[in-house]
Amino acid sequence: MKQLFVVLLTAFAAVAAAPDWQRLPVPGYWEKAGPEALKDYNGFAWYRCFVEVPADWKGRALKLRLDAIDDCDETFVNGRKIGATGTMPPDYHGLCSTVRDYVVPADAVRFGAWNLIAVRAYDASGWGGFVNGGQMLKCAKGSVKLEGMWAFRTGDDLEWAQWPVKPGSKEGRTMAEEFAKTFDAIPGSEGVAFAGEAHAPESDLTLWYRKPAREWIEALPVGNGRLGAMVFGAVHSERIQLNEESVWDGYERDTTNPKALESLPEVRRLLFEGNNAEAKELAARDLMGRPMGVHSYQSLGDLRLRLPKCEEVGDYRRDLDLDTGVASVRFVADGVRYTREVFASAPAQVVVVRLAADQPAAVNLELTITREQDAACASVGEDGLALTGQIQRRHHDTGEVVGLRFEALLRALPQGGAMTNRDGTLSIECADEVVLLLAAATDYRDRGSDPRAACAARLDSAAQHTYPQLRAAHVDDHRALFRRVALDLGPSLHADRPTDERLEQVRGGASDPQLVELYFQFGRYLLIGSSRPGGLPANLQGVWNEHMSAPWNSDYHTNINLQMNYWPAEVANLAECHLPLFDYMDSLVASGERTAQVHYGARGWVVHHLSDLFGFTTPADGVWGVWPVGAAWLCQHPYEHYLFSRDRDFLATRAYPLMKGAALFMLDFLVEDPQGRLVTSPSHSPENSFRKLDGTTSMFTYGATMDLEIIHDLFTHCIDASEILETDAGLREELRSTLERLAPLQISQESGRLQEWIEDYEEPDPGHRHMSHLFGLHPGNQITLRGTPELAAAVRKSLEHRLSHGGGHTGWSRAWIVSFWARLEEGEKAHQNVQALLAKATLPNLFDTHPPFQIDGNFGGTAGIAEMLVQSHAGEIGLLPALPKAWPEGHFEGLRARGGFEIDAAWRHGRLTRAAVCSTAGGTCRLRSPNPLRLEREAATTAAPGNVVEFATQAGQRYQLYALK
Ligand code: FUC
Repeated sequence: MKQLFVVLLTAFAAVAAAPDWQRLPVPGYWEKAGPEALKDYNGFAWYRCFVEVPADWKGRALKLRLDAIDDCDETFVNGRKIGATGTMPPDYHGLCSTVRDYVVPADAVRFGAWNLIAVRAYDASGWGGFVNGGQMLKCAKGSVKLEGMWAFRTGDDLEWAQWPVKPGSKEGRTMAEEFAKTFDAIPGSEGVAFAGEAHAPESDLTLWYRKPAREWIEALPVGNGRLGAMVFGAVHSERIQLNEESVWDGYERDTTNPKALESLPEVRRLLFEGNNAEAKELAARDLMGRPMGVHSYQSLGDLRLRLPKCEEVGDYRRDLDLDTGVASVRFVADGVRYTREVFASAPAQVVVVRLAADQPAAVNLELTITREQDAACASVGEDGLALTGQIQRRHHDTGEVVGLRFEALLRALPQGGAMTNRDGTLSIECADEVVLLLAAATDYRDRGSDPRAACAARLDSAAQHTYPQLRAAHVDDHRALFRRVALDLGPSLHADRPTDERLEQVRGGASDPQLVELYFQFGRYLLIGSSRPGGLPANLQGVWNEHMSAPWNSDYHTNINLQMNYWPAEVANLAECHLPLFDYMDSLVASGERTAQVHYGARGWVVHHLSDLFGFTTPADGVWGVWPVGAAWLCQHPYEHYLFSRDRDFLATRAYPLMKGAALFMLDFLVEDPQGRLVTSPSHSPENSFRKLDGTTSMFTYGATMDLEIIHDLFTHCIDASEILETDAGLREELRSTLERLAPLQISQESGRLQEWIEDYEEPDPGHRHMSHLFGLHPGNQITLRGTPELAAAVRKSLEHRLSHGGGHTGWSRAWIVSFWARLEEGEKAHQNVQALLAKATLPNLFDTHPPFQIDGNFGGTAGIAEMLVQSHAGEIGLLPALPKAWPEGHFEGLRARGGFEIDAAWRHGRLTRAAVCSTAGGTCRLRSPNPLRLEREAATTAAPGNVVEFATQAGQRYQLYALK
């Protein structure tokens, strides 16, 4: 009844509002952009525009990007419906912030001619129409921008999807051409003209742009480990997309499959006998988790600001200063200089937004918080807004809603002016300045609790402080981590250009060492922003995700991605940021033990290739998810944390218990193959397939090389740890004797490459993105250039083979290659891949793209760049092991090395000139440098000069080394 009422009412309003076609800007809400009559209009409205599609796009399907439409739409091209998002009345369900990315089939397009795009939109309440900019029609050949003055009318008639006259006729052409004359009346987005050129920011460590972000992948991230925000910087309609780390769909449940253990021996038998297909069938039936997957990490919502309209802005700049962790927007409009600052404070646990102007009473805005589903925004008191919701996930048995409750609570603190607050929209007029504080929480850690209380407490305490105090506390806290590492890779020609232009130049083949520095530090910035002690680890997108159902659920993938996220943590001097990973591993142990028992009859704990916030540890996705070495690989991390810090207590209480549990699982899981070697079974080389002699292909096998390398890594670490801790002598012996019986790494007699599988299979996809069998080179250290030269040579061949077949096509894959070449001490090759990472796998906001956005490549890239400058995996510290010609001079400070050392180094003309070692734990330091060094200790030279210098250190002492002439 209510719905009918809405429809009738809006139908009436349609007649009253605007009966005929008029021009309205896209993007823009019709209430704001249109005449007075549209100010309160709710109901159906149509947008249309004509667009000429180039003839040489012929035969291609096109992508039509409309970005978000408030509330729902159906979209037509030349009368053919090509997409719809949300549903229309009477079964109305709006989706106001979902990006509309529609595919236009080639046979709906008129190539080399005019096309009519018609959007039937419906809005039930609030603002209606196009939310953000970025409208375009595109294909691999190019793109046509669709921002501009579209034809618009209220009401509803499906005839409006059609050409009013024959499209191919003279009349049709004239109609479209007439339309086009005024279509482009709006330069840039939002109908704003951009004049003047803003100066480059003072700090080199700044990402900056001269236009607002039109898409999420152009927006700039801030984060405090727990909260994330993406700042778009639009002039009229700022969108600050919000995240809270625990807004995950799903709930805790036992996903083990009681049939698994019974079928395991048969699966193994079939694999040993070479019946891979049958084994796969049985595994698909009995070995998978139930259900075999997780749900998505979700966006919390969007803070939407409506700001005064203006036609032209001058000196526009938006930027992100990595050194302060503050995102800013500044421009001049109608003689007033406006500034916005946004940061996510870790000390105050709030996102802070400040809007200011250089003239009094000039700040006007309307704000609300939106979310696509499961939530509503309400006004709270005079100065607050609350987005309150619960993920509508139902329990599989009881049917009860068991999804997490969440809350985003905002408080506005204007100086001067007037404030009104009604129905979830807060308006502020004529303020001198406005500060917004936003807290967010879920009931993840305290199920059933009210997250509003936690938010209110944080707001109350943050509101005790002035803006300058909040900002200063945030900057101090951020810098305490960020400033630990300095990197200078030499000057760049393009240093004063906006970041997107520099990226373009690199795409064109330019070298820009300073952009590499920025990228390196951005990776550190992102880790600080998405992984802080006490919180959750960085997921596939760190903490930044705009989707309800994200790519790969934005989950924790453990067959490369989660580990790669933490590769820079130790070397790039952010060891605290590593801690959330260990807490998270602890949280998986109970479920991992259950899975170990139920699926494998084994002791210890196991994790397969992905997980979530609710303890998922069983095989997921498909049979390739039967990959029981996730926990074993993860255990490399707490041990590395020990190696870098020499924190014996951490080793005893945190690292070793995790490692031992993973090792116990492996001891029970390993079986003898028909040749008497100990192998994993079942097994996969992540997501890659092989061809057998009979011509069939499979992924499912036993004893994949990566498993053997991971087990080698884990067992050797456990042996070392148990010696250091003087514990578990019996287990140590068992691990040693098991290692001796483990199937060895094999070099193909035919190709000289390191075999990826236990047999020398042919690879149907030789350029596969995973290079799992090279784990022993990196991140493992079973294979080293000087220690195992034959294996290193075989790895090099494998790497070259992968690359010559197009390997490295995802962001993370490219980043990993940088580290492989660095460990092979091939500076030029490592650098080529750094360049390719920037050119091919980096979005305008410097986020890594798989595609789509996935943060692992950022972290892997940062780790790879560090690996080119300092290494410490082979029992010595290697200085500048892979320095490329493109960085002839530079220096770094504060990179860390295993053994408890902090390293500084400087070089000129490609030669190391000086270095310093700060010992944090004492012990012997062995240093290898590209040219001979001399050690100076308290002004006395003591060590023999050479490329390898070894000296005893004392904790807290600093040791200087200089190049010998
Ligand atoms: C692994 C990779 C994919 C992707 C996914 C999140 O499974 O194979 O490329 O990165 O994780």
